[in-house]
Amino acid sequence: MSNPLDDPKADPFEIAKQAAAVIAEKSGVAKHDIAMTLGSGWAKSADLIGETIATIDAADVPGFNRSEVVGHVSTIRSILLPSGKHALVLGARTHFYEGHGVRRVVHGVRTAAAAGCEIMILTNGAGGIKTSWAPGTPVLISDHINFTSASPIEGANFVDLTDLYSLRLRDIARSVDSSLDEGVYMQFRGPHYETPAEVQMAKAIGAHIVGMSTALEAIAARQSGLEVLGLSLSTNLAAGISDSPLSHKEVLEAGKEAEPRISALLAQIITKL
Ligand code: 8IG
Repeated sequence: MSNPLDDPKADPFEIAKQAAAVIAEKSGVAKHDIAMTLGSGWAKSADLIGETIATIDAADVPGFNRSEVVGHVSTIRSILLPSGKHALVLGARTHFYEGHGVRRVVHGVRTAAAAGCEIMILTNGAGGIKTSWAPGTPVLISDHINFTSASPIEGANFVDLTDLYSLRLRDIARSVDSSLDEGVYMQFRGPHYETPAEVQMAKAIGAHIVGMSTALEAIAARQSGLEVLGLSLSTNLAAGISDSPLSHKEVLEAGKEAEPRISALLAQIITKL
């Protein structure tokens, strides 16, 4: 499937503008306020937060493609929140491990910014390093380690990442559920899970959650001036932290099991934004 972002001469911010224009036209909503990317386990929250104004096929929006990953959806939804704000739900995330380059990975975030959003909620399913996190535990992301050796930023653009994961938004999340723990998210390239030795390295350098998505998106969000809230669902203990081997099927099942609970949590957080 051809994608305009694959042309190295294309300007990814221009394509994000075009995508935002298509979303505005198809939804009839000129400006959106809050965007969210819903990873494994989080998708149901889209049904809980408000009234769906439009469901747009990702393939109809410049720069987006249908997801290649089982368990991931491929629509962009415009939702009217009870507050009167407009939320954009990006169901068509491209992962770095798909090998289409970083521009495709962060296109949703750039489109959200071009659509007028000020807040970007990034969610994911991930592996937990803290043994106290039973499978299905939601965790706030407090910071990240980008272990992909890639960056969404092109050129000599020295973007500050201090406070990347907004303390203000984390505090709002904790006001909904004071038991929410937080941790440092480490993004690996994937799609293989880590070896136990890699998980021990991650732990030694300060990570608590290992995943394959959010760090690159968060960097692009900051570059575009978005305030970031990051939430991981620890669907499994990371490799070697528990004795059992990891399977994508079991990870999806753990996500499904936790979905009603964490989706309701996210919906409650969103009403406070
Ligand atoms: I769900 O254990 C999920 N995604 N890197 N490691 C990494 N990504 C994940 C994991 C995990 N579980």
